[in-house]
Amino acid sequence: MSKENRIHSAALRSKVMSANEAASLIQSGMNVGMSGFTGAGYPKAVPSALAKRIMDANVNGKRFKIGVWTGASTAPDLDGALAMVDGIEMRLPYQSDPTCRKRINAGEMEYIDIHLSHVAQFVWFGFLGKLDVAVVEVAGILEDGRLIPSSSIGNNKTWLDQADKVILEVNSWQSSQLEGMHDIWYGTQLPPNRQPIPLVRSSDRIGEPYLRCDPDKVIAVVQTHAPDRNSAFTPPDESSKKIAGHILEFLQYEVKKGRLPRELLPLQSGVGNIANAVMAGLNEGPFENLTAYTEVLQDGMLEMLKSGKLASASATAFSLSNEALAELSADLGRYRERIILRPQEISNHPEVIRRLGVIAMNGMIEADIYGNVNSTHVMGSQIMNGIGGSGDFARNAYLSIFMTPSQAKNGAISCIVPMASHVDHTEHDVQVLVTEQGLADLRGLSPKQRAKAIIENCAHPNFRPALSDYYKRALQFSPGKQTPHLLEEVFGWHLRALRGERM
Ligand code: 0RQ
Repeated sequence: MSKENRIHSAALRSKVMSANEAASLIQSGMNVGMSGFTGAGYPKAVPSALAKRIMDANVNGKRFKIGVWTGASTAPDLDGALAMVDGIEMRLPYQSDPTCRKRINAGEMEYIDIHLSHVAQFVWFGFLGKLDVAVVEVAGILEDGRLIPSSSIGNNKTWLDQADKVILEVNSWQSSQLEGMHDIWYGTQLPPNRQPIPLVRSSDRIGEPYLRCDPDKVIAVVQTHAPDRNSAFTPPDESSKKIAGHILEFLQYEVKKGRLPRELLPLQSGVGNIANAVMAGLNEGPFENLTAYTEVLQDGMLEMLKSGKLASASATAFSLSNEALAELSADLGRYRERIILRPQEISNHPEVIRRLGVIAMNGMIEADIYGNVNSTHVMGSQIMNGIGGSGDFARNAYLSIFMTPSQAKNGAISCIVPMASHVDHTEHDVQVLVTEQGLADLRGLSPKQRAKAIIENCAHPNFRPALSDYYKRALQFSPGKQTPHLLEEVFGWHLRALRGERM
């Protein structure tokens, strides 16, 4: 399809301009809501043009910074380009960009790490201040001005509704066959008038396939033809395969015990090597007719849709390798029947996650011996990415599983520690911990019982003696015996790891 016939509204076609012209409409100090989620559906041209404008302002000694709000992580040509020129004053709600991370950890950029389901409602509540401009990628514009969403939805509905002004990027690289895959629910109300979300099966469609946008708010339409940031697929390593094996065995046991149906319950899985390994394991495993109610649809789930093991998948974004994208594009018409992309406030909604009984599987940086999980901060102070959707799912899931290799940095650091250096998911939201060493089922266990299970089943043998020794002494000398701790020692553990000393 040529670039021109993606814009069927005459009114909006009259607003077509270059990315540089569109970027010149954004002023320093503005809050800008950009589309984009895990490298899918982010604007490809305006952010780079804006970065250049910021660089020119810097050269002339002028301070030019904006607030950047997104769905989740984006790409080097959005986060990277703007962070490189020090153009971001405040970033929210999630990032995974190396340049952003460096600036945040150097104290040069403010960052608010927010549960992804909270973002839209916080904007509607007015908690985050005014949204000045939305820059949203779409796959096309209908004659009546409605928008065909792109490869992610994220917070686009809210950005389009809440921003004073809208810049649209119409990306002809995105398949026109995406049309019809999305489900945008316009029933959201503010308290005290909220109504139940009418979604009772993960495959339910409750809304409409298009985004609405007041054409009078649109100040620019930019045409692009550029790919998403598709990440290379790395085949599961040995550790990930072992973690996947433990999870599969556990799920089979739960079915046998009658605590899970044979087709399990809707799956949520984080992104990355372990998540792909779990999906690969499920693809070869005994379960049939599975469903997914998740945030991101990655290679592993696409494989399962292809094999038929996965009947349907609901998410807010794709995060695919180039190979998986080619597979999807070749047969999009067929996949479209079984894939639904929703706004992230719905894909991650606590009410829906609780109702559906989702099985949540997320990565972590470290867990402590009582089951508190740190997903975000290395050594308690340096941000890695952010909490993303892990909290939305973990707190409300039927089963909340966290997984990690037992050691990091070539065995220098234990991912099981006496006391987590930062806590994103408290012991109350964590039911199962898994490393390549084994699985600790924490359901129905007291803190002291949990400590034993976690040390014995999840810690690496190199660190197990030090953790057992800590626990035994804590039990003896801690002033309280409910969750025994030796506070003067817990920081020493992290400091020794920081200095690279063996435990
Ligand atoms: O660092 O890249 O410098 O080597 O952390 O670790 O083992 O590659 O694992 O990619 O699965 O990421 C928690 C960050 C795990 C991720 C986290 C270092 C390690 C490496 C990455 P290097 P791995 P993963 C839905 C769910 C929050 C968001 C979320 C995450 C780097 O899963 O961001 O769950 N989760 N979203 O070396 C020091 C430790 C460490 C450590 C790991 N104990 N100490 N460094 N690392 N453990 C999806 C979305 O919301 C979009």
